[in-house]
Amino acid sequence: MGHRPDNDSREAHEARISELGRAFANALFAGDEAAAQIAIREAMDAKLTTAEIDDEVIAPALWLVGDRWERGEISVADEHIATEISLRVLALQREAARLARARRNHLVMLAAPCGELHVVALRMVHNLLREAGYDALMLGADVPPGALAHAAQRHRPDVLCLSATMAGGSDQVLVAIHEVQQACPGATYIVGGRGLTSRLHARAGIAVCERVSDVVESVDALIKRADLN
Ligand code: B12
Repeated sequence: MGHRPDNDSREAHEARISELGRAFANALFAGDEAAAQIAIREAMDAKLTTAEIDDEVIAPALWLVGDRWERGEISVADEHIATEISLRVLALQREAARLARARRNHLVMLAAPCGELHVVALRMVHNLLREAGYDALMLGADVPPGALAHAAQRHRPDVLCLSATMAGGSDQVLVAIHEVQQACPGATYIVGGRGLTSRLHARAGIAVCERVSDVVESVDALIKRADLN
């Protein structure tokens, strides 16, 4: 009899936790803080909760450290290094939680400009931003510049993401940006899509992304720069 998919995904999740636990423990024994941080960042990326990381990755690794110290296999200094690395990793967890909370106070609006019906990439961007903690408002396909400006005036986004796939998309994006700039001067922009040409290049307040996976970092950077101004 085969496994139920639920069991399979639970087993895969547990296997991933064990793997990360081993990587973290090895990093502690090697006194390698960078490797320990990578294991914890990977655990966060794998959507382990803080409680799971604490109980199933960090604590068991420290128990192992204690066992080996008791058996005289590692020194007191090794134990202190392992503890110090673990404490720094807890700070990393706090910082990630703080960043997600800070992102909640910022709105990103998403739209495909006039005539543009391709929105798969934009939906991916929407998911990624929400997952990272941003408040994100999707307007969808084929949004005329006037309607976009009106929505921007109403919702006051920090960042507007626009996507252009069709040839001539750069012009539509530039028109959309121009309209929104009048209605919502504080907004910044992220543009992407294969319809973009060199007419639309990155400049102050406008970032160009080739891949959806770059979007969270780009939004972080635009918001940070706006906060500094
Ligand atoms: C699905 C699809 C459709 C669907 C769209 C459904 C929907 N709800 O989105 C439908 C059926 C509606 C459609 C319609 C048409 N389509 Co169409 N379509 C496609 C197809 C097969 C896939 C597009 C897609 O979703 N790709 C997957 C996404 C994830 O990738 P991506 O868009 O390339 O985005 C990547 C980057 O550019 C970037 N990115 C893109 N946008 C953004 C935005 C931000 C903020 C960021 C950070 C990143 C980012 O991230 C992604 C990778 O990480 C492509 C084939 C192709 N080669 O792309 C044709 C294609 C895009 N379509 C094409 C055409 C011609 C049409 C039609 C004119 C067909 C017709 N005669 O009716 C119409 C008109 C569309 C219009 N006016 O917009 C052409 C476009 C040619 C061109 N550049 O001019 C393509 C290339 C097909 C082809 N080989 O001819 N289409």
